[in-house]
Amino acid sequence: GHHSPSDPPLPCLPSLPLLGSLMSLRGDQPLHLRLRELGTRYGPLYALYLGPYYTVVVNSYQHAREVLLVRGKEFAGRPKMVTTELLTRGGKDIAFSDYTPLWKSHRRLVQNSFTRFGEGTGRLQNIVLEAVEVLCCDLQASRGQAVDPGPPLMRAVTNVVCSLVFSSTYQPGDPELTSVMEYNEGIVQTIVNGGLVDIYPWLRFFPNPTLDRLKDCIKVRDTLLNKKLEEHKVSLSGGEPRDLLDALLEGQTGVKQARGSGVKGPRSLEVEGICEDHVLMTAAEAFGAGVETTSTTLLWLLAFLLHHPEVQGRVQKELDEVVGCGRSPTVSDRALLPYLDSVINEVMRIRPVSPVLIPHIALTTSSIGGHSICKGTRVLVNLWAIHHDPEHWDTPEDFRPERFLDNEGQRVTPSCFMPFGAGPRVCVGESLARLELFLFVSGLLQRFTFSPAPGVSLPDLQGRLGVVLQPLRYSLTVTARPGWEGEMGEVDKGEVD
Ligand code: HEM
Ligand code: PLO
Repeated sequence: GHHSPSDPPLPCLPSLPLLGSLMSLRGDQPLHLRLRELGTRYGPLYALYLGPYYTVVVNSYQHAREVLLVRGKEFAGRPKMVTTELLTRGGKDIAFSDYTPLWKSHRRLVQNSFTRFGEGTGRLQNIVLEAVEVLCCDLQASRGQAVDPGPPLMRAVTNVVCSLVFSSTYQPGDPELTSVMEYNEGIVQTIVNGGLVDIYPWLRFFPNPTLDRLKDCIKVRDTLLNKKLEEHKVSLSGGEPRDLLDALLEGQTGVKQARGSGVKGPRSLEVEGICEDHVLMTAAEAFGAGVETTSTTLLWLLAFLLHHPEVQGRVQKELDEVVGCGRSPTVSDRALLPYLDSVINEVMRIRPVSPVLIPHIALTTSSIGGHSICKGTRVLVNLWAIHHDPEHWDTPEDFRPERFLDNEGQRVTPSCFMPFGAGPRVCVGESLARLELFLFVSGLLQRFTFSPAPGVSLPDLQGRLGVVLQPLRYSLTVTARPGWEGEMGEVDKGEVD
């Protein structure tokens, strides 16, 4: 950074004490669109006050690269927010915890646990293929009637995460599954990304029904998690971990010391290490992140396919040529399915589930675009603006998967495409998510054609910004493709281990 005190100050939106720049943010537009529009008036890099907090908004790839990659460590902090502090027991998770040495080793443990039995082993693939199978039966049961794909997709991805995290699988209608889906929905509705409670910390001192509901959902979540944890502690054998919870329990550092001495040690022993709270919060987070992001991406994908039947047809043609209909697609087919990958990428470009990422915070005095940035400044990276920037994408508003392919039909990935973020805070679930998306999309499109429900308008493509950017509810009809009209469930999955 070659910045000097004579830097031109960043343009800053007008603001009032306590309310911050609320006047400029008011309106019906979701935050990511409003922040981009303000960029046309204030320039690509500007500041505003979110409540009392000075916040810099980054709308261009060049500046995002500085924040996430070039000076990634300097901007790797996270602000404390009222809702996420409650959700994570004061930052004992990965996503909302500040950048500390403990966080680093915790994040490394989580990444290792993911690799140990997700990627690399066939286990994760089998879990996902099983869920795809059940989902297909669910959809088949609609028998050509209009269905809302949301609930069956949500059940399917919840089942994947439950197997992965606790080795539980549920039949439809299982009360535990229902309670998981309910508390999750409650948390999603009450942790609005950049919601009022997080912007105005003093709001927590007033009666606040949203915060009360969040607390209730957290209670339900904690009861379930504690039950799973106790079961796992009893059955943990010290051999290969069966699931993420096993792997995390083995990786704990905070309690191990105490265990070695034969008695449960004083709390002070656990303070510096990864303790039971970290294990619980990580399991909860893998769970929440795994469910919300994947189901939302799949819902966007189906919505875009309804608008673009020619794209759906081309994916199916590719699948027919590469996989046929005698077996389910597996990861080993992926290399030969570039068009399918380009469709998934285009969905994540045009509707990123996390359009302003999670807020970052400057850990030291640093700089962006030659402007110096003080320690403690919050930074919002507007991924939406980057993914829709006409400087980097032609006709960015159009859904065109071919932009991710070259003339020979081989994959190309522009560096300004970053649906998972980048740098020290990049998504830890990226490869898990990519595997899941691939298996779900290929499995569904091999067997079914999705079309608009007759007499119902096409899905709205604007979406609503909550904790993630979600499409509004819609319905569609599911038709089995030739060769798949019979009963499901008798497919030869082949050997995948
Ligand atoms: C963080 C995207 C799936 C776990 C993030 C971030 C993004 C993202 C944009 C924030 C990066 C930043 O703040 O700079 C996605 C997308 C997904 C997906 C698009 C799927 C389509 C998953 C899954 C998991 C997961 C399946 C776990 C099972 C996390 C965690 C973080 C994170 C723990 C926090 C990382 C940190 O703060 O260090 N993800 N994610 N994500 N994601 Fe994902
Ligand atoms: C979703 C609701 C869950 O009950 C709790 C939860 C945990 C992790 C969050 C996730 C929610 C929403 C999506 C988030 C994820 C961490 C990373 C991911 C914010 C709140 C993204 C897309 O950034």
